[in-house]
Amino acid sequence: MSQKNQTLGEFIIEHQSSFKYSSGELSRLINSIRLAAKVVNYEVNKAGLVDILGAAGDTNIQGESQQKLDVYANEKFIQMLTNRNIVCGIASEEEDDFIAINSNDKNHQNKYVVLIDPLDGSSNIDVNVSVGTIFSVYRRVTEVGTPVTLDDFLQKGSEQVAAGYIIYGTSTMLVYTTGDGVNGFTLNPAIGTFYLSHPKMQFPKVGTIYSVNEGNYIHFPQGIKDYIKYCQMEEGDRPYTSRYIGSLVSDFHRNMIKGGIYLYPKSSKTSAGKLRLLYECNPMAFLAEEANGKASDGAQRILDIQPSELHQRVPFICGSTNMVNDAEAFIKAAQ
Ligand code: P6P
Repeated sequence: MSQKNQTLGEFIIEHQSSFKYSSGELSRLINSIRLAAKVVNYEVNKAGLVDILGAAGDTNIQGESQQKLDVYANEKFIQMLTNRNIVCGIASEEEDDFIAINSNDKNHQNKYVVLIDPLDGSSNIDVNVSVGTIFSVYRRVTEVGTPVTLDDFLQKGSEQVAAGYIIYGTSTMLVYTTGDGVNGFTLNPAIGTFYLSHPKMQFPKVGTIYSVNEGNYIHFPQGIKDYIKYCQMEEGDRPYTSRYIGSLVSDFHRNMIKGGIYLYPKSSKTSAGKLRLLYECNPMAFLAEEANGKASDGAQRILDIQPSELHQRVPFICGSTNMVNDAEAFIKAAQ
């Protein structure tokens, strides 16, 4: 039974035995993410005070200018995961290729790979709007003790053993699942401890918030346009309220608490949408389903998509089940 005010460390220990692979490694992995979250949180919260804002001058594989905090967060999460000797491979939005850890050490018995978006929503950093870190964890599929291969990362989202995010907002929270529900932990910055503040998080079945960048409206497929007009019509509990923060973690977190739907569909500008399957859509989809919600690309379950590339993008519709079902119905009707 989850007890409010339980610390994250106590929660991990209490629930370790319920995790089917409970060898303690996954617990140590979550603990290393916890430490990285506190380190990154410290920098994010003082970003306005030090010369750490602005582009680092480089661009990532996505062709997006890297903010210095992007680079910092990427380095910290990779460092924490590597130093604790827990994982055998890491993939990151900020790294062109995956990173093999201790690939020449045959005694290396680690069996987990982690995929991260180290600082999602980074375009919001300079305007002091919430940003987040997203992580996804799999067991490797290749032989333990051998170097990881791309196959270890290109697994369907349904194979994830853990996923979660850190939201650096008005308060800093770590929200994650290991397949037994979603639990949220809030950081007490005075003592640097995460406390269980949101046990067993669940999407309300029906929400009244829709979250989409309507600046792209004219580029959307007809079904998406029809659904947005449906959200805006006066009928029943509509019109819905439109909320779009421009930070997936923030929009997702609000919708999971209040009920709602987030859409980043394909468009004439982006034929596969914008969000990355492996380290944005899959972890958020795992969380959504564990929280009684739904996540699809408009036609198929996100967690059933067989990845083909490390940084591939997919259309993403996620949130309260009834709302995602409505959106899918409009897409189907327009075909
Ligand atoms: P747009 C941030 O870059 C991100 O990946 C998500 O966090 C966010 O929801 C989306 O892109 C915002 O994209 O095109 O609406 O600015």
